[in-house]
Amino acid sequence: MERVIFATGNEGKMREVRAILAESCGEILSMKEAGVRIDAAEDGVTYEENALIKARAVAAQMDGIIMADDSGLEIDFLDREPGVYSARYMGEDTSYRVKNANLISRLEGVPEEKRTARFVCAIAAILPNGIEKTVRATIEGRIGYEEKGLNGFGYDPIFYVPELGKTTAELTEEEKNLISHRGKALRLMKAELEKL
Ligand code: ITT
Repeated sequence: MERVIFATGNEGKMREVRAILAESCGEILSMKEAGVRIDAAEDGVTYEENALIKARAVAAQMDGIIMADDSGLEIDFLDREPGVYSARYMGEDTSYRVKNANLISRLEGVPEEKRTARFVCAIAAILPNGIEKTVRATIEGRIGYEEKGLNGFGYDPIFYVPELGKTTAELTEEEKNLISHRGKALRLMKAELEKL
């Protein structure tokens, strides 16, 4: 793949994207590095719609392959909240310390087997010829009883992966990228683009 401009302002995401796409892309630029600013309202009702909204806003200003990620945390006991509103949950400027503590308190007394949750990631790509593609991937887990781990970003400290006995914030970036929603979705997208 030639140069990819990745339509995100989230530095945690961008760090993971760079590592995951490193060996398959010539150059990976964040919007900031490409000198693009977008102010697109993420008003889609699905992750795919929101990923396309972000990618299209950048594609309107730049040539090349444009990609975007829309992701979120779905907690089954809370009817899949915060879902597509994950970044906006309790307000964009509220710290993840506060958001994570709030979600844990909303699950007070909820037993292990009912604490199921997943991270979802949709990746959108727009090619120079205008073709648009989206893919989606998930990772299943449980909401922990306390925050654990210092790696990752966002809701990672409360997202426990039972098979590993750790939260995604306790994994190294390499370990997380191997199993995460984002790692899987980006590898799926790479395979889709190779077919074209
Ligand atoms: P961009 O739209 O600029 O990419 P954003 O942070 O607003 O950045 P989203 O709208 O896709 O991105 O919101 C996704 C939110 O879901 C993100 O802010 C985190 O709170 C959460 N999230 C997604 N993937 C995550 C991960 O791997 N680890 C922890 N939290 C994650």
